[in-house]
Amino acid sequence: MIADVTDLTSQLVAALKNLDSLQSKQIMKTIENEHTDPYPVIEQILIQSLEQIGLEWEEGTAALSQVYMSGIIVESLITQHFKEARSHHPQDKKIGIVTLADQHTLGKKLVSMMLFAQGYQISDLGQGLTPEQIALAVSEQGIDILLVSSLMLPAALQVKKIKILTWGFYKNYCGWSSLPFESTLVERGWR
Ligand code: B12
Repeated sequence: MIADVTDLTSQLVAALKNLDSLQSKQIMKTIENEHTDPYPVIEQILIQSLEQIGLEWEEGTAALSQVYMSGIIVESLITQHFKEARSHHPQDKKIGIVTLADQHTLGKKLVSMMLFAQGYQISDLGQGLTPEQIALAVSEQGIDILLVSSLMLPAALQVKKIKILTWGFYKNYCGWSSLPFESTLVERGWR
């Protein structure tokens, strides 16, 4: 019988909170064995687990160290499970990814690895960069498509500045924020 996503999420939350990387790996293996296309399931379970632990931290039932260590374990899970490209996508555009004024790197890592698994080559421009540093990297590295990741509001609001700084020579952005007030960001210039 295929294990239920909610069930697997609870198991992963428990393993992460116990800092049990072996059990976390085992859960990923179960998903890989049971699903022909495991990536969407892995993505869903990793995100839900981290959000759950984040919520427990807000409620005072998890420690910040558990949130932090969960991030470290999840980063290594992502690297291990998305390490092989299934195919090589013919690519004439250079794609770059960056976190804008933000050290939340797991979304960037997951997006990069998923694109890589689909055969795309992605240049990682770095983390916590300012709009000025991003504009410079875009022009120096000849990036055609820029993927911007940002989870914090003050950071997300700076995306408009990247557009202004690169105006005229650069037009392809794909920004993302999983902020709850995302709709107001659109009004404020995000995307
Ligand atoms: C794990 C975590 C951390 C870890 C980060 C570890 C790491 N290496 O990334 C640690 C403990 C270090 C951390 C630190 C902090 N955090 Co924190 N953290 C989280 C938490 C619990 C989970 C975020 C996460 O990694 N999710 C899993 C990843 C895989 O999901 P994701 O990033 O959303 O990415 C997915 C999508 O969004 C999308 N995506 C993401 N990027 C992109 C880009 C493109 C182009 C596309 C197409 C898609 C896409 O695809 C991804 C895969 O599906 C959230 C809570 C939450 N509900 O999100 C808080 C949260 C993001 N953190 C928060 C805060 C405030 C902080 C700190 C300031 C805490 C502090 N007081 O020190 C610091 C700041 C760090 C910094 N300077 O940037 C707040 C942000 C509030 C806000 N919105 O302004 C949140 C929302 C918690 C909260 N409710 O208060 N954090």
